Amino acid sequence: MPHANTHKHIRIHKDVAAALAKGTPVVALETAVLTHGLPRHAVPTLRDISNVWNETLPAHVALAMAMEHTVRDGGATPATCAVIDGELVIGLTAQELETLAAHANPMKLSARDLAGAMHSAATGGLTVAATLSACAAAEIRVFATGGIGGVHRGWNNSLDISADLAALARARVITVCAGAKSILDLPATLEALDSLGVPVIGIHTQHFPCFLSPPDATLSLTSSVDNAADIAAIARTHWALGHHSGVLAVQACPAAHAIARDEFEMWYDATEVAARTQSVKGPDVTPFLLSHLAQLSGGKTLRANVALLLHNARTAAEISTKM
Ligand code: PSU
Ligand code: MN
Repeated sequence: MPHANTHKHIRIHKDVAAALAKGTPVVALETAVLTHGLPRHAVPTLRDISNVWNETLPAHVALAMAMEHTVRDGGATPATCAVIDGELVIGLTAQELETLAAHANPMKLSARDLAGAMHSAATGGLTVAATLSACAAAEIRVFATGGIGGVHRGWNNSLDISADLAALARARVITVCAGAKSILDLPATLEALDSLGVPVIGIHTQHFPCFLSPPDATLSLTSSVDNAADIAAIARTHWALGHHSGVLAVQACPAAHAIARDEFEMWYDATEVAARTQSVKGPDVTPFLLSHLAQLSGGKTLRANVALLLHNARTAAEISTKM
């Protein structure tokens, strides 16, 4: 089978390729959060969120740069993934990151969209599902995101189940996240992960984290560790057993920024009504809900989202150094 970097439309950054060849730590990062998850303007209230946050930059660029910075500080090489002019780039340069961030109308690319987008010279950000495809192509084993997609509320009326779940079931990658986005049906999402055979391991939590809100005490996990390094050991065992699925490592949003569940639900209800009134559908649902929530909450959901993203990048770097 030809290796990924021999495909004419796949390019691995030389630093990422060198790290992979030497077997030093690499952490993959997604870009749908940049193109479709965060505001494209500077957000001064995020000034104090982290010492690696550049407040003068638009929030989506500041986030991508802060994620990479955090991964490097943790001793790993970041590989931010996107499709630029039809090329699947694994490890964007600073210039490519700028190009993607400044693009007037970038696509939101899931796993199913990749080949078509590469064929038509498109540019877009990669969802969790598509980033897992990139990880598989380059044999990257650790990936950090915010909250994965999952089973949407009202799935019995409209079968909206994120392709992230199927992707987690077929790539040998550890995905570090704060559970699934709380805009979803979380019990159904956890059941789906169970059906797909994806181990869900809590780090410092016995319960499934609710993205921006504290973990849900009604959603127990069967496995939990209190040391990030243990995740690497569990994944090695999982793969030694011959399993081809990923491992989902979940940790709570940092407490200082987490949003009480009842407060979140209040904003969610209003957001859901707006989405229904405006007939938002398919891949547009998640970006619509996230931006509407940020508006309604006066930026509180955005702050929690950024805090947990950086927290996950830090943990992913730590895990990657133990692989
Ligand atoms: N996590 C965040 N913000 C985001 C996303 C995740 O904190 O914007 C993105 C991820 O790229 C994820 C996608 O894969 O939302 C899920 O979209 P959908 O529900 O349409 O599959
Ligand atoms: Mn969807």
